[in-house]
Amino acid sequence: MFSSKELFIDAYINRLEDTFGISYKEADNYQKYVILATLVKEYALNNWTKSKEVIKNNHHKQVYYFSMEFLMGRLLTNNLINLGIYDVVSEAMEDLGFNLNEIENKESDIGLGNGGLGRLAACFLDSIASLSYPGHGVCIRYRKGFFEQKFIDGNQVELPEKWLENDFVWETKHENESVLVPFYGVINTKEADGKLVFRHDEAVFVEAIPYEVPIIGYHNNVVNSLILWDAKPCGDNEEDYKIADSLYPNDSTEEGKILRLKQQYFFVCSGLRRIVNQHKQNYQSMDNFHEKVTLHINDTHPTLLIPELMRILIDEEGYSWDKAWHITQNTCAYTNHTILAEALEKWDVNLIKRLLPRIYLIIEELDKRYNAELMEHFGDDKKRINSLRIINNNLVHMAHICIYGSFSVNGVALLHTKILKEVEMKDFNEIYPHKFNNKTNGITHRRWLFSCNPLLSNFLNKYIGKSWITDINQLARLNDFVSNPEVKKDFFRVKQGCKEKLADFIEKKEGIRLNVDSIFDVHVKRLHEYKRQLMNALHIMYLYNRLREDSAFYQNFHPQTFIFGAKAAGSYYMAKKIIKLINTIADKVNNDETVNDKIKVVFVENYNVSYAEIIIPAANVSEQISTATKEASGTGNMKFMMNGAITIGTLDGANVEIVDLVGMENAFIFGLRAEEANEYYKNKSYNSREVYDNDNMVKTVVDMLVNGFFTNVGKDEFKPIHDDLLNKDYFFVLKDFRAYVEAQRKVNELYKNQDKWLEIALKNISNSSYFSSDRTITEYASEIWNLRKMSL
Ligand code: 26Q
Repeated sequence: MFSSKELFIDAYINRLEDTFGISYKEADNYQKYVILATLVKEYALNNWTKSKEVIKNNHHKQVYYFSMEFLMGRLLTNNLINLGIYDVVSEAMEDLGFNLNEIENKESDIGLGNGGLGRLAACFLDSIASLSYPGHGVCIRYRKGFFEQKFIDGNQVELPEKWLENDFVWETKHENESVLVPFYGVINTKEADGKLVFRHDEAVFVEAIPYEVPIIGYHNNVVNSLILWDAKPCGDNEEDYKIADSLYPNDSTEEGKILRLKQQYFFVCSGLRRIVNQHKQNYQSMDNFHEKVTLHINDTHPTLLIPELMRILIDEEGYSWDKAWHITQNTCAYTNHTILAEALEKWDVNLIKRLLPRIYLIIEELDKRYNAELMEHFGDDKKRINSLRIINNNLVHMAHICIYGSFSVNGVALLHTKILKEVEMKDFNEIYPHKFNNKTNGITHRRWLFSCNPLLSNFLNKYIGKSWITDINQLARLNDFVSNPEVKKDFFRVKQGCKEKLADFIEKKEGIRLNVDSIFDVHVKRLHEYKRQLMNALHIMYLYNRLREDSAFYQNFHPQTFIFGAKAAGSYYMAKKIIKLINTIADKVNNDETVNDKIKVVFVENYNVSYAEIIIPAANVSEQISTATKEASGTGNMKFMMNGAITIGTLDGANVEIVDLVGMENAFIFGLRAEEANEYYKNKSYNSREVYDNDNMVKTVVDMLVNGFFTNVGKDEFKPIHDDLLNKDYFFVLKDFRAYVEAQRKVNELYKNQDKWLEIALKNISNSSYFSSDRTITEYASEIWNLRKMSL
C-alpha cells in the first residue's frame, strides 16, 4: 500500500471515509493522524510477526530492558522514517492538500519518564531494533505520564497529563495474556520429600494486562516490542487500580512510597512471568534461561527481578538454591545512573515483609549468604561489612542486591564509572572487579539529527553523502570541510533556519519574539540544584548590571538569548523557587528597554521530548554546567553537540569525553574538577560565605536576591535561595561563579568572530559520532548481552 503514492492515497482515503463516515475533505487533523498511524502500524504488522518467528526459529538470545521509564515522545514521524515511507506519505499528503507536519503534531507525547534515564531507554530501543538485535522494553502503562507544567505568576503548577484520553493507536492489547500478581498474605511452609515447600496464602491479587507497542528498526524489517503493563483490580479493591495510575516524579517524598514499591513488583512480576512462559514454551526447561535471556535492570527500580527469578526457579521449578542462583546471576545485568546518595534506593524491611512476604524471605537468605562472602573478603571488619550488606539498619539496599545478583554492573560515562569503582562502590569493585564496566551513554541520531533537523541532514547529505544515516562514523568526513568558507556559510544558513523555526514556535506558544541574530544559549534538562540553573540565572543578573552600568560593555556585547526549559518535582521546594526566580528575572529583563535589545530570557512552558526536537537544533550554546561529580553522564550534551552547538560546561559526566573528542579549545570549559570537588566534600572545607565576602562580583548578585531589586515579588521571596547560598551552597555555585562569568565572556566574544565560531561548531558535529546510541548498543550487545543480529 505504501509502494506508490497512488496506492497509498487510495487506501488512505478509503479508510478515512469508512472509519468516520465523512468525506476525506471534512476530516480534521486528528482524524487524519489516527488513520495514518493505524495504516502505518498495520504495515509493520507483518514484519513484527516475522521478527518473532526469526527469534524463535533461530533460538536467538534476547535482552529485556526493564525500566520504570520510557520517555518515547511521538512515534509517527520516526516510524515513517524507519519504514522508509516518509517521502511517499509526505508527497501523498501534499497531493491531498494536507499538511503532514500539522498531522504529526496531533500525536500526544508518550511521556512515560522523568528525564535522562527514561529518554536513554527510548534511544536504546531505537538502536537495538535498528542494529537488528532482538531486544524489548518492559514498563508500566501509566495512565498519566510525566505531569504537564504550567506557569501561574511565574510559579510552576503541575497538571495531570492525560495522554491516553485519545486512543493510543500504536498499542495492541492482549487481554487474554493477563497474569496475576500477588501482594500481602502469609507464607506457610511444609516439608515434602525432605525439601521445604513454600506456599503463599491469603494473597491479594492484581491482574496485569500486557499491551505491546511495535519498535521499528531503520530500513531492516526488524520490529521489536515495548511491553506496557496495565493493572486491573481483581474484585473490588480500588487501591489496585492505582498501581498503573501515574508515573512518579524522581524526587518525591514519603507519600506514596508503598505505591512505588507496588509498581516495582507489579511490572517485575508480570514482565518476568511472560518471559518465563515464553521461554518454557520454546525450550521446555529453565536450565538454559541465562543462555537465552538477559534481564537488564535500568537503575535499581527493577531490582526485585533478582529475588523474583529466584522464587520462580526454587518454588515453581524445584531448583536448589545454588542452581537457581547460578542461573539468576548469569541472567541479570545492572546499570547505575546516579551517585547522588539520596537517590540510592532503600526500602524499609517491614514494608517489604508485609507487601511481598515470599520475596522478603529470599532477600533475607541472600543477605545471609552474601554476608558470608563478605566475611571471606574482609574478615571481621564489621563496620565495612555492615556498609556493604543487603539488609542493614532495617533497610534493604537495592543497589547491593543488584551488585550481588548481576554478572555486569556498569556506569554511564567514563568519569562516572571511575567514581563508582574508586569511591562509591570501591569495596564492591574489590570483591568483583570483573563485574564492573563502563558504557558511555549515547543518543539515537535518527531522532536527534535526521528526524528533528532536516536542514542539517540535507546539508550533510550534500557534503558527505547519505551513508551517515546508517553508519554514523561517516560524520567524521565532515572534518575535511570545516574550514571551507562556502560550507561555513551554508551551515550558518542551516542554523539560522532552525533558529527561525524555534523563534516562530516560541512566539506562538510563549508570546515572546526572539531575535534570531542573538546567541541562542540553551539550558534544558530537569530542574535540580546540582544542574545549577541557578548559576546561569545569577549570571544573567550580573549581565543586567553590567549592561546598565558600563556603556563600553554594552557596546561590545553581542545580543544573547537565554532559553530555559525544565520541570521540577512537585515536592522539590528549592527547584520550584529557582523556576520562580528565572521567571522573575525574565519579566524584569524583557521589559527593561535599557537592556532588552541585548539580553532576553525565556523559560518555555512544559519542556518535553517534542519541544526538545525544536529547541536543540536551534542552539548556539549548550549549557552543561553541573557540579563536577554530580551528573552521571548527561545526554542532552550529546544532542546539542551533534546539532552544532558549542558546549559551555564543567568537566563532569560525558562532558569529559566530549572535550576529549573535540578538543578543549573547541568548548568552553570552566570550574572545579571532580577531584577538587571530592576533596572539599571529604574535608568539609568549603565555605561559601568566604567567597561572598571576598568577591564583589559574587556579593552584588547574591545581595540582589534580597535587596528589593525584584519589585513584583515579596521581599522574602528569594531569601531561601540567598540563605542557602551563604550557609551551604552544597553545589559550589558561588565557588564556580567567577569562572563561569569568564567562560560566558569568551562565548560572547567568540560569537562575534563567525568565521571561527562556525568552524568550531562544525568540528563539534563531525566529532560527535561516538555519541550515537548505535555505538553504545553495539558495546552492550557484544560485551554484556552477548546477542547475535537477526536477519530478516
Ligand atoms: C527513585 C526512588 C523513588 C522514586 C523515584 C526514583 C527515581 C526516579 C528516576 C530516581 C532516579 C530517576 C532518574 C534518574 C536519571 O534520570 N538519571 C540520569 O540518567 C541519565 C542516563 O544515564 C544520565 O545521563 C544523567 O546524568 C542521570 O542524571
